[in-house]
Amino acid sequence: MLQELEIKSRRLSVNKNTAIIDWIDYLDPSITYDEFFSKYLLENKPCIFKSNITENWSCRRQWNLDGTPDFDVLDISFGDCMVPVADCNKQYYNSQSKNDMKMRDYLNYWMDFAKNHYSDSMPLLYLKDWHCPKLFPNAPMYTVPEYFASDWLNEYYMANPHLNDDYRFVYMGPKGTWTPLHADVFGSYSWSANIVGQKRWLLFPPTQENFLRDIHGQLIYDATSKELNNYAKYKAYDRRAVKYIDLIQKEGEIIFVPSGWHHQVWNVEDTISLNHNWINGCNILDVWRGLKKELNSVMKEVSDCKDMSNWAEQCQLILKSTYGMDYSLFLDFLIFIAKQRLSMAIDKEDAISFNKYKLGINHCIFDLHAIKLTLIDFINDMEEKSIYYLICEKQQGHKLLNRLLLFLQSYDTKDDLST
Ligand SMILES: O=C(O)CCC(=O)C(=O)O
Ligand SMILES: [Fe+2]
Repeated sequence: MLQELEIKSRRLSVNKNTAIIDWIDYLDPSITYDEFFSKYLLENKPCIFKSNITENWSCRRQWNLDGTPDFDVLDISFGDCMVPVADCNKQYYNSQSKNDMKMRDYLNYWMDFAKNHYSDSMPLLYLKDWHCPKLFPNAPMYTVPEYFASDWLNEYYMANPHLNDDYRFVYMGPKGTWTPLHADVFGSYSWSANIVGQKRWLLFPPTQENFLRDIHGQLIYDATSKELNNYAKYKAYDRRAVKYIDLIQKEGEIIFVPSGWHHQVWNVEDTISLNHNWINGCNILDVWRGLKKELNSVMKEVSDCKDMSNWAEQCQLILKSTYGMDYSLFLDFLIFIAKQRLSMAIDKEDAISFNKYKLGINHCIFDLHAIKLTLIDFINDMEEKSIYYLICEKQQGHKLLNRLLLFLQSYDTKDDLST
């Protein structure tokens, strides 16, 4: 039996609240989907769900042995798998240097490190960004809570297995492992659940990261570094003015990290967590603006080669390799979600997410409105940059926009008649 996700309002309000939030709400899973949608997703506000939200997850029973990782179970389930491992003591640009390793070797390192009382003389290795749910689709681990189920990014990748990607991850690492300051990929939301252990999070509301940039605009790698006091380099830093949230996330709790919030994270104990990055109708416009901004800076960066005949294509290639997304992928993504929603509204096909949820009609219309607004600006931008026909060889942009306008117009008329 599918559970319906429904909201009250069908329209996206374009003017977001810009007040700076420096506190976090603790939520009980009795909060309704609609309330979470309007108070946290639309307002782009962080929150923590209390631990009862994950109490029935099978990975909490299987991977957790009295509050510590069950190394035997992890070895039996995943020992032969190759996993991505970051070295927390080696900076690589503004991230950490990463290598693949056999899970069994990683678990042996971890047990050894713990036995040696987490000695500074040993490396500090963190298994992160591991696509475990994609690699083990039949292993029962967790069910995505309804609040995070309007997830276009994973809906797109799970329905297109040939793309062989997704944004569902497992992280695990010993006490002391950490993730440097960053905002999430594409300006997406993330949610992160602690299966074992505790994390410390520093969360910076959008704009506050500007206090943490050096004179060249480069973001500091470690937001707790003393380097920030070097005034010649960090002129914008003002210890008293910068607003942030410093919190401990306990075992079983899930944190919701909004779009564009920079954060830095430490495992304060041996910790295992599960996380998704996600995009939906509430943040798609921000995601689009992020992509546009990135292309603008690529174009500026390589403006000296503007006379090359395939300059625009080269800019897209650079965008794809540095940002992970280019305009064609973004268009394909929008078209996919729009088609799913149109077939739901017109042909009454259920729009299903994570095999458990289906969208209500207001939600479906809300999604289509958000795509319409995004597509209008996207097409304008492609036309301004004279790349519309490069990206939309078959006029896909205008064709979709016309379908959306026609469909939504009929809905808006129905709304007017019923009021
Ligand atoms: O847990 C971590 O180390 C990082 C998690 C993170 O950055 C996220 O969930 O967005
Ligand atoms: Fe993150």
